[in-house]
Amino acid sequence: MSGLPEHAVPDEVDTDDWRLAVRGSVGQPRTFDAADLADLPTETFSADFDCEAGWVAEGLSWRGVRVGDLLARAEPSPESRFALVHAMDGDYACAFPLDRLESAVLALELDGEPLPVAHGGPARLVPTGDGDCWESVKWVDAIELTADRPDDTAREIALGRID
Ligand SMILES: Nc1nc2c(c(=O)[nH]1)N[C@H]1C(S)=C(S)[C@@H](COP(=O)(O)O)O[C@H]1N2
Ligand SMILES: [Mo]
Repeated sequence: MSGLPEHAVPDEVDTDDWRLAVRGSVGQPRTFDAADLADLPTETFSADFDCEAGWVAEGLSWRGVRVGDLLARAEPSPESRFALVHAMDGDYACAFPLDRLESAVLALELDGEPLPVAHGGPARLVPTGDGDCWESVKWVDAIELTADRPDDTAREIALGRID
């Protein structure tokens, strides 16, 4: 298996009719379902994952679509500079500078299998390069583009779980 610890899946996470919305400061708001994403080009890469709480999962193989490809289809407005990535577990959301988010991958597979719900399936954000564990947003259901840096919750929620 992946080596990622399995955390509990919150009750709000219901993946039956999963869709991803791209909205906010865009010319053409879009929603993608799993079949739409399956038609897009994918990338595969390996990375270690380490959590601030002190554990590491080595050599994970992710496969998914480049977030920049998805966002382009929604025609980002010239003033958009940031994005808030929303998840299905309540208020969990993480802010990114848009250029950094564009280079991230929205992972749909882990180690050659459809991404399990236990690890954020159907879709989990996997930022490339260095980043914090809470930026790997599980159960992504919306990406909201903004002109100014939005307030987010992910860091506080994640750090609040560490004693
Ligand atoms: N939606 C959402 N994504 C999340 C979190 C969360 O609570 N909700 N926790 C983050 C943190 S702090 C870690 S370490 C990883 C844990 O991933 P895992 O459950 O697959 O081990 O998910 C990240 N993504
Ligand atoms: Mo974490």
